[in-house]
Amino acid sequence: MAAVMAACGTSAERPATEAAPPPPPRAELAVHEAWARSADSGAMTSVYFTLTNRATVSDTLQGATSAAAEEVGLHMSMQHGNTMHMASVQSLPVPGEDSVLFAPLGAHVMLTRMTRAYAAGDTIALTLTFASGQSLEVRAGVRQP
Ligand SMILES: [Cu+2]
Repeated sequence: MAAVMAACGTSAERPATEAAPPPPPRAELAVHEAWARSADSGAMTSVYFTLTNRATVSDTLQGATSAAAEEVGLHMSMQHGNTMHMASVQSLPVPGEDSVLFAPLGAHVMLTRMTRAYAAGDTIALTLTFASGQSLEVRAGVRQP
């Protein structure tokens, strides 16, 4: 690096101690209490957890990937009268200094067409991906429904 700077003649104007600019602030993301219902091979299941952002900057959950299912997506459940509906959502905001709850009757990661059976005591691994480019590994403990 010093040789390059000397060669282009700018070393005199650049103090040797000059550091790279600080990285922009990033959301500090963590997942707690991840769990999923047991599922047969080829069936579907949902993954639930609490997603916490300890930084003041917000981020946006944009998707999830997992080898446990052929299709993985973000879903939201909602009730219309006595009927529950699920809809796919493209993204979910994760505000700064806040938590987003993924729980039955609400947001969840939907796993469709499981690649094998998952029973109580197993772990389902998935990766959450965010607009900032960060990703988060999640290990969900499987429970009986
Ligand atoms: Cu769903």
